[in-house]
Amino acid sequence: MFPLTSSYNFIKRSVVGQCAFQKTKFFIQHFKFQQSTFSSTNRGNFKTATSKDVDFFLSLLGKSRTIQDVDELKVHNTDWLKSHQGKSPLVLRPKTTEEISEILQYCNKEKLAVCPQGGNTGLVGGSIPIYDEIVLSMNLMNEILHFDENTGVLQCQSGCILESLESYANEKNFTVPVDLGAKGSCQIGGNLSTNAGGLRFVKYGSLHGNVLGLKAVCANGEILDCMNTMRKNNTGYDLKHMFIGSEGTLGIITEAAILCYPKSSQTAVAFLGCNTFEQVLKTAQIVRRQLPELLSSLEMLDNEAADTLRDNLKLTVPISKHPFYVLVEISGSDSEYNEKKLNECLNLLMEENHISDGTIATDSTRMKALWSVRERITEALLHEGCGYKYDISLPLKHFYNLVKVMRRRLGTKVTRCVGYGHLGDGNVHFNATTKEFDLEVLNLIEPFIYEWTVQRKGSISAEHGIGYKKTKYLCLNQTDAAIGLMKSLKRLMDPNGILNPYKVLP
Ligand code: FAD
Ligand code: 2HG
Ligand code: ZN
Repeated sequence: MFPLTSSYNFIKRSVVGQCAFQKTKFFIQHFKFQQSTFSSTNRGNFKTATSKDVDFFLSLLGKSRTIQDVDELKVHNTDWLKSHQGKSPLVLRPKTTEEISEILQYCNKEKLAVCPQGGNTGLVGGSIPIYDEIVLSMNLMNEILHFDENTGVLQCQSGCILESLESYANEKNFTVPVDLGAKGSCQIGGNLSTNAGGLRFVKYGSLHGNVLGLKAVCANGEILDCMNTMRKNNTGYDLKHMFIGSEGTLGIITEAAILCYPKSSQTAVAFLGCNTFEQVLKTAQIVRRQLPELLSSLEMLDNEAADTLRDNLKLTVPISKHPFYVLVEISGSDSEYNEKKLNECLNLLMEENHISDGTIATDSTRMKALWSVRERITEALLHEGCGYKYDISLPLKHFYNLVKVMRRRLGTKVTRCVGYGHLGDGNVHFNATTKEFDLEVLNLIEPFIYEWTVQRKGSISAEHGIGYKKTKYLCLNQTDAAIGLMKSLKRLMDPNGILNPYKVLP
């Protein structure tokens, strides 16, 4: 039996790495711009903001919430990956739904384009202006409005940082149903607008299921109050879903009611080594079957991802070197039961030779250390220079073939080809890197990777969205009729096209 009372390495004790856990707020400064990885578009027929327009916003928000300072603007004009820099001359920082309503009413009348921005951690260029769109920053919309301890329904403004909501919910012995590596910076409004997946999807499912209601402001300034705190509410079309995952193109989400779940008191993380991807699949299958009521995360990374962590962040995996690593998190209320179930599962995996090394942690410091190996890969990749980032859903049998195929195709033209992701959800993150941007590499990857994915009935965007980067490939996953209807809805809800232009729709 493996004692679960503290961290414990089983099978073959190996060098435990320096898993220095770092707060999830990112301050990374040394990347090159890779403008050419973005699709090209022409500026829409929008007005350029004049001093009269600025005066209007100054009168509404005051000087401190109407940003024109060059250095501050730069932060809001640049995406997290440092892959694009917009030219917005103005960032507005409203505090209330009513202020947003006034802003949009004005912008719609004046035909001024607007780019909604949450924590600006998006990875597909959705959150930054492409030209000179006015940035509508949600940073100051960060109030928690209500928490119902009977139902776990948390109502808040959309600019609340995800990690703050989690801490708040934890104080009440609840947990928020979404978690991701960017939790220290991303906002719940950004999570909803991208329909973020993340690390708990395998347990709690999509935000479409966990958001009970929301408030949004439409392009013409009208406030659409779809707030609801009931679990069951079948009263006509469920309009909140129009705003979840539409990446700020149909309205600005200003408030939301999120269903939180009672927090499990006992959690354990197992970090396992596999020699083949077939073993990874078998491990996933057995873990799902053996721990159905306990499983809260099922993630994987390959050795190339581990090498990137080691080389760029000095973060090493806590077990001996393997081609693949699987991270399993279980959560429950009874540590003895957890221990028994996890031990049975790991014994079976070992007996059947699906895993050949592993470590378990139950204390929070070591669990965080194990988690940082998975969560910090994106950050580690940034140090490589130029990244080519793909967020693909695939049937599990094809999950890692994508990485193998791309590795063969790209050969020595790239520095790294890395595969990791949400094994439990069939969502692989394939990343390639070069020192400088290389158009030949990009052309070798796209459209090939998307066509390959679609031929296997996968999705070209599992969780990050379409943003600005993938608009021309939307047609690979959606029919002409579906895109036609999306465009009709966009015209109906935003006839002047002022909300996040150049994003989502081709
Ligand atoms: P932003 O990046 O600011 O905006 C994202 C989109 O939403 C933009 O189109 C923006 O216009 C729109 N938007 C933002 N706020 C609003 C609003 N209130 N109303 C209307 N539109 C709005 N994503 C995942 O799905 N799963 C992961 O596991 C994951 N891990 C990540 C790890 C790291 C290290 C990083 C950097 C990113 C990760 N992401 C992940 C991507 C990103 O964090 C998510 O997409 C997140 O949901 C974005 O939230 P945000 O507040 O930063 O939104
Ligand atoms: C993750 O799961 C994120 O870590 C980011 O979705 C993925 O950087 C990526 O490719
Ligand atoms: Zn992810």
